[in-house]
Amino acid sequence: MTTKLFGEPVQRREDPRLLTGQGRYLDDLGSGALAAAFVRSPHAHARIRDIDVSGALDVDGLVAIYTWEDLPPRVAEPLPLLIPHPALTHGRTAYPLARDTVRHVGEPVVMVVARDRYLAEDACALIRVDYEPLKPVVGVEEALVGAHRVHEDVPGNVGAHLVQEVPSARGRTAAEEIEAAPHSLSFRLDIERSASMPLEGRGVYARWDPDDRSLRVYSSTQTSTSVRMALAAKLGLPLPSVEVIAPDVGGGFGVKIVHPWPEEVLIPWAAMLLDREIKWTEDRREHFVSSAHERGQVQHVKVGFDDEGRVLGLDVTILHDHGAYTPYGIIVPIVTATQLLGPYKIGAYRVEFSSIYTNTVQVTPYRGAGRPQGVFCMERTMDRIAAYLGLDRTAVRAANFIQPEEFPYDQGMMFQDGRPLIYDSGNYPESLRMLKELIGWDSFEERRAAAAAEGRRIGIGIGCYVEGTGVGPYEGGHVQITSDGRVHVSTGLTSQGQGHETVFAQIAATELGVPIERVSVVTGDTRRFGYAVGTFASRAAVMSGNAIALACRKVREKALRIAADALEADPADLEIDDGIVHVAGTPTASIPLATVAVLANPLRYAFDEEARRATQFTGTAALDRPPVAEGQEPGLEGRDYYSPVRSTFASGMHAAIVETDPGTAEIKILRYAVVHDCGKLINPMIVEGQIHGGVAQGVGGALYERMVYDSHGQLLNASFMDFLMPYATEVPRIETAHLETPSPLNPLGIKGAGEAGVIPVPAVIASAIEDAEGIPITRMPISPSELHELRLRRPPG
Ligand code: MCN
Repeated sequence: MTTKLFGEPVQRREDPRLLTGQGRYLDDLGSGALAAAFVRSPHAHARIRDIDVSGALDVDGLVAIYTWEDLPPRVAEPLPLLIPHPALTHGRTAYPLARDTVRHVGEPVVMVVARDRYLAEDACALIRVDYEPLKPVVGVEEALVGAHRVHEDVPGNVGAHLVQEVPSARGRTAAEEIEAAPHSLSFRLDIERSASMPLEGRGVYARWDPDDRSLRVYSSTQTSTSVRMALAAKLGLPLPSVEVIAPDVGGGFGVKIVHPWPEEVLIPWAAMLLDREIKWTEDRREHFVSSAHERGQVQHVKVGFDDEGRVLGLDVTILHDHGAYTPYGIIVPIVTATQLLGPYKIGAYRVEFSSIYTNTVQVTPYRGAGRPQGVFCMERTMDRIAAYLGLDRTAVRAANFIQPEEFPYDQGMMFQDGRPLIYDSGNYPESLRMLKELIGWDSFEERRAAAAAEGRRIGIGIGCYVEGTGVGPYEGGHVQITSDGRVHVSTGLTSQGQGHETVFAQIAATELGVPIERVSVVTGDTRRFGYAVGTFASRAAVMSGNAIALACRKVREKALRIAADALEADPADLEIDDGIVHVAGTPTASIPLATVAVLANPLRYAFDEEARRATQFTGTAALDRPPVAEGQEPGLEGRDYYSPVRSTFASGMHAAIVETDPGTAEIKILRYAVVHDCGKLINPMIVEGQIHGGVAQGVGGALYERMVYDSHGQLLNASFMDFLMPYATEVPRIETAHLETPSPLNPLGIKGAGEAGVIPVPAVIASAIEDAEGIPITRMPISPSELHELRLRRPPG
């Protein structure tokens, strides 16, 4: 039996549980708990004059009603602004319950606790809030005019303004390079708002133990350790008195990393106060209007280029719609601005963005986190250049690629933390070669002609991207081998469907030489591992993967030392295979890891007859025998942390063939191909699954999903009846090829993969539609009716 499982397409061990309804999600817990519900603002912008709860007081089963005034000082203050930045001169976060003003429809105003959710909702309906409506600000361009303010003290509604400029090698600015370039173009791009939409919404269930003054909180979160730290601080509890557990989580896609959410603080606080178990699970409308959105940007692009399409100067101005609050600072527009350049080496670059408040749901990272917008900008630019020069679109990209021998490559940009953005590795020309072959780029014109002969209109598109993955500061792993030979792995970050139970087991099985069936993995439970950052930014594989590998290496070293002692051999001569330590080349001179675990802990002899037999220990005084060398801790276990010097850059290229109906303008994706490089693959099947899921979300972003606000700040499509998501029928078969350029930055040579699929899709589909139609596509998403309108506006001839 092989134990080298790293790199193998091992089937996901969590799937039988999750696919047969055995998963335990937040709402499966706490069946006897009280229920919470919230009165939320129906206005996009209003002052609260008065709240009258008297009508709700007679509701049978009502337990408590809380407004902002009822909250103790630390709970009442605005939620933390997690990632400050010097450019964020006017950062604002919400109060957990609105204090005196509401700034978007859906903002929580009153919390009700009752015997069950029905009664809590009944009570909510009987509470009267007297609002004085204020003029709402909707849309970034309207907001910039500044006639009305989202926050009274933020002039022009600009929360942040940042400019970064990288001069060309000859010392010219982007404006100078564009001015001097043989050719130049300028255009505008519009990217609409969308949102993560996990199948399971947010949810919290809390219980307080008054005897030992401890709090246990279950949360459908991507970051249980952060929720724990926030609760300890807000509720004035010592950290060890707070446990936060993420049960099975039905998707997160970024929205569940905002910590803490108002509900995540209020439910535990009320549970403590009332000494009762309380639960809240978000409904779909709440998710639409009270969680977070992303994407929305307007971009103005100027580019100067030479006859081969090499970009000499690029100037991008971004208006970023931040909604009502900035709990994550300006991380999203910074990612757009800094990673927009993709795999390209360009002359001079200037990017400027304004982060603008509007009376809409706050903006926080959603899978891809600012990159789909940046890629849309860069790839639309590449296509524009190719069209202008009459060149093949892949040739223009190739002319601009950073070459394999140029790594590490410094783009000259500063990331959020002020550190330079340096690409560690990749091979972009090879990715392009593979992609062209996979999609049949060079023979496409024949295919187009054949389709045209049947009266059909088809086009081919391409999009390239890079993604900084595996961001720090740290993640840890703990590994323990017990006397039954089982391996227990824990790490603090959480899982929302990425397959961590499988990949972390693969890493441990490979590092320790044990069958994977003997490895169990726990994530997202602060009782098992207390220090962690969380699952987002495609970081789990790089961060926890490497931490677990390092912890395994510690345990392995200790196991070999103990085994060497028992076998009277040199540790350097030992190997572990199938859970058995043996002298290399002499399989009979061996000792099972289970036995090594017993030897590592002498007390096992005193309590465990089986352990005595296993080790053939004949002594009587278990307590007086030193089992391991002086200075060694008992137990066959180890803990280690991984902390990277900087992010590692994954990359990829996608291509699609689409068909547009000449009559109805319906858009169909006929083929979709992906070449992806996430360094060494731990599990190619899981990476493909991640890419497929990402592409499906990207198809939504390219063709269907958008948040439609009216001029009053009302979200018009806050349900799955009106917010279009692709079904399986709209998602094409996805052909995938992997290129592995190992990351030199971490021991396992891996880069992240979790967001990769989604990032370039809107750019790719736009490229293909533009190719089919011969009309510039400047919007994401684009619907058949919009395409039809573009056709009508096309100049004749
Ligand atoms: N992997 C691998 N080899 C690599 C890189 C990754 O086998 N070289 C595997 C990993 O071990 C992991 C998966 O691919 O099982 C994704 O790994 P990684 O890129 O580290 O991403 P994370 O695990 O940190 O997941 C976060 C990422 C993000 S940011 C979003 S958003 C997202 C996503 O993952 N949300 C998801 N994928 C999701 N998938 C599901 N089902 N649900 C979500 O909410």
